[in-house]
Amino acid sequence: LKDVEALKQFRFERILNEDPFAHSLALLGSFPDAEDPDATQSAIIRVEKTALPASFAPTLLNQFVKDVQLMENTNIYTWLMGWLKSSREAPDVKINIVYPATETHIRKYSSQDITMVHETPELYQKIVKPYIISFPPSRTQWVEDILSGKSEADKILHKDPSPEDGYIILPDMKWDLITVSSLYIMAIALSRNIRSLRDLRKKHLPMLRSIHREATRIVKERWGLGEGSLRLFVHYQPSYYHFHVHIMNANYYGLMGSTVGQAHLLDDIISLLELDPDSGPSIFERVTLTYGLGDLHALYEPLRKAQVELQQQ
Ligand code: M7G
Repeated sequence: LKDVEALKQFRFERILNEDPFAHSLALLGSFPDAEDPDATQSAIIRVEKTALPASFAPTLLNQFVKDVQLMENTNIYTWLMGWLKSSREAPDVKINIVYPATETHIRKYSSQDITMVHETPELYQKIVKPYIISFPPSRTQWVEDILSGKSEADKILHKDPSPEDGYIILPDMKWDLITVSSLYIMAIALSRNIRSLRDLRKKHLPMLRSIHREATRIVKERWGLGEGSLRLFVHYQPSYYHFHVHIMNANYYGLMGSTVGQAHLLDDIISLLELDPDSGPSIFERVTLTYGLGDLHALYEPLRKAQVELQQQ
């Protein structure tokens, strides 16, 4: 699916999500199988209009605006619709494809109603942990491919190779790699033993502090971003249960992922672990975690049901 001819084979089925704030559409459809034209596999295509690059500012109006149409003109105010010239340096859209897409992907990309749920340690053990363990390893094959150097090797920004505390920092696939104001990179732990926030222990502090330090260094060296310019956070629930940290420009609010009820600041996690006693169950084994869950999420029904049962007791 690397060129426009391949993309044209997409057979549209329905819209999964329409987001006017992110200027994006998520589409469900399929591509015909090259060997067997009757067989198709689901595909998700997310198309997002890119941000206007700040580097275009000086010449935006005299070079890049191709045409305009007046909408209104009152007193000192005017508004128009405009069309830009196409330019190699500034693509119009970023296209993300998941193919073949599983049922979990389709649910993830679909618009859904969010309900806040309270996950007690007991509910974690009874419902969430078995759910995490039930995922086939293929779900995080993309992570394995990055860790083994099979994919995105040329994009690695930093690697700490220690098997226990090591990690890789590289750009998140959501980032366009250009717009510093929406900078989005990620750190992925080498260890496969940390499935989520719930598995973090005091012994992970050196890795967590190192991720913070190195991410700060990298964005300063590469993109000139100063101390405090990053929002580092961990999702609970994440989509992928292999530990990773989201690293985003602190001034970027555009994406859903940094919302309260999903994102936990790395600094807060570090501070909580520092307060943890040296023995006994860790803070993340004892805490009740509250988060927003979409009504299509596989955990939604079991968690809601368990909560109703708890309230009735
Ligand atoms: P998450 O918190 O598990 O789920 O984060 P979310 O997608 O609901 O936020 C996983 C992060 O990994 C997301 O920010 C994705 O954009 C990013 N990501 C996912 N995949 C499949 C890839 C990939 O193949 N390469 C890179 N570089 N990033 C990815």
